[in-house]
Amino acid sequence: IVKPFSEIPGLWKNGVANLYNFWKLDGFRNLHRIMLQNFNTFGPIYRFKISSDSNLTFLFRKSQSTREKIGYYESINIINPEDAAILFKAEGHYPKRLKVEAWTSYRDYRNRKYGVLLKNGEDWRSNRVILNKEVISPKMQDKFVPLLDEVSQDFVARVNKKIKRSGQNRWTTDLSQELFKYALESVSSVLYGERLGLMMDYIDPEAQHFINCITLMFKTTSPMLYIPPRLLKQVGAKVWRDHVEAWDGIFNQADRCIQNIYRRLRQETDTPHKYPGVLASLLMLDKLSIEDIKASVTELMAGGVDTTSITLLWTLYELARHPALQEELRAEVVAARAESQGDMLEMLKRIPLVKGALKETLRLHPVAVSLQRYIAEDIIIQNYHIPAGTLVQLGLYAMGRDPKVFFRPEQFQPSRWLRTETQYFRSLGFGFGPRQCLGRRIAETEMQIFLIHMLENFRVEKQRHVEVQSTFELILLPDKPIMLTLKPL
Ligand code: HEM
Ligand code: 2DC
Repeated sequence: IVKPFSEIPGLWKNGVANLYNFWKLDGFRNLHRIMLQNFNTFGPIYRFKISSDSNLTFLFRKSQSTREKIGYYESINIINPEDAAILFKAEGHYPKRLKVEAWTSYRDYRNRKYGVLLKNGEDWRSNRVILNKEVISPKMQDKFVPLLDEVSQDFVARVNKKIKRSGQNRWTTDLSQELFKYALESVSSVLYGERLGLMMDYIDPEAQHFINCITLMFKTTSPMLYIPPRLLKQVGAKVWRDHVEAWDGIFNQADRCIQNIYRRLRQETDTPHKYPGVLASLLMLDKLSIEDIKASVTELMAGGVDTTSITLLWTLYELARHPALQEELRAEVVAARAESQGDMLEMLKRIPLVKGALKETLRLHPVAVSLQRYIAEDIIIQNYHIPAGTLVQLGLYAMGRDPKVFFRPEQFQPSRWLRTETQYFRSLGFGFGPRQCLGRRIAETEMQIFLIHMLENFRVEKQRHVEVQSTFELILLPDKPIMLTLKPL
């Protein structure tokens, strides 16, 4: 017999107490661990709500008069792959994620259009269909490979230079800043068909500013998941002002890049011989308005930096912790190189273990703590009835570490992904279905090519025994710097 929605266990009766507890546990930075703990307490399904209309007035006396209904963010949380399958089957024709109000508020405030990330309904679908062809179709992936290969080769040259300069035949460093530059250079070369020059010693300060703005944008978003941005705006809170400044920096830099290409395209008369990049292709295709193109290209540029770079940093960290595994991956890459005579497209088909390593990284260190959908129809999960319209979240971080889902989850084991039973609704780092990550193919190709070149050229070692954990700043990040040593082979 199916149990009613109201009987789902969890923390939802007292929004005020939950917010207070959340605060006490430094919940803004610990969301992933709090979700894990809730699954341990309540089981594979729970209902969670951390604020209500009344509780925020004690934090914002000034806006007490407004007394608006806030009813902030209540969700049903699930953890099992089988339940994830039910969730995604009910996502409907226009899949909708949790609305990140900080991001929509900024666009409303500055009168900017939403891109594919923030659009919903038919507007989202019509834009997404066109973007899919230019960004995520397998045909396009082939065009990205030479561009991304070139950036990776420049990265290797840069590391070699650093090693030489050190005079110690090695380079020990926190690679995150280098990886941010690598990721921005990669995504820009695909979007604009040209290089920014970030693999050089002196880089454009505007590009560095763009990188800093993205980090600040993510960091300032997370508190605004729980405190409505319009309240923060009303009281002139610093977090809102910083958030606006961060997006302003992001949009200004993207506007400059887009203007460049746009101007060039209007001057050129004949069609280009080489692949001109995503932006120029979209402009020539002439199916989306310029404003829609600008909005989505800006989101792609901003979405393409911290995500892939942090995932690569975690992968290098895991390879440094597992030297024997690193050698195994290196052997695979060397053999793939020989078999494909250096043809990168062919090589990418011969590196299952490297691909497994990236899946393994996203299992243990996902970029997104959760996937969410407002379900389009009633469903039954764990024998509870859940009505259409409910926000259902799949705890991606929790699932990746659940021993009922993954055998010995604490072990970094790329080979587990070579078995088919590991795959069913378990490899969800990029989301699922028509609303999955639009940058997925770019990200995967970029990360695979990076690892190929790094494994071919350097041994990665870890300095001391330091356990690094995740911290939540909208995306999950390492909670301390990861120091790695790169040695030439
Ligand atoms: C959406 C993960 C890299 C652009 C998403 C989603 C996830 C995700 C989980 C939500 C999917 C869903 O709700 O089903 C990742 C990971 C990355 C990565 C793990 C790298 C390791 C990138 C890159 C770009 C990008 C490189 C841009 C080039 C986007 C965009 C969306 C999105 C535009 C929104 C798509 C839509 O709403 O239609 N990503 N991402 N991401 N990502 Fe990524
Ligand atoms: C954060 O509770 C935790 O790919 C919230 O490239 C629920 C939530 C909603 C949307 C998720 C977000 C979480 C994490 C970061 C994601 C985002 C959707 C897209 C975004 C997963 C899980 C990301 C990083 C995009 C960012 C693009 C950009 C222009 C900012």
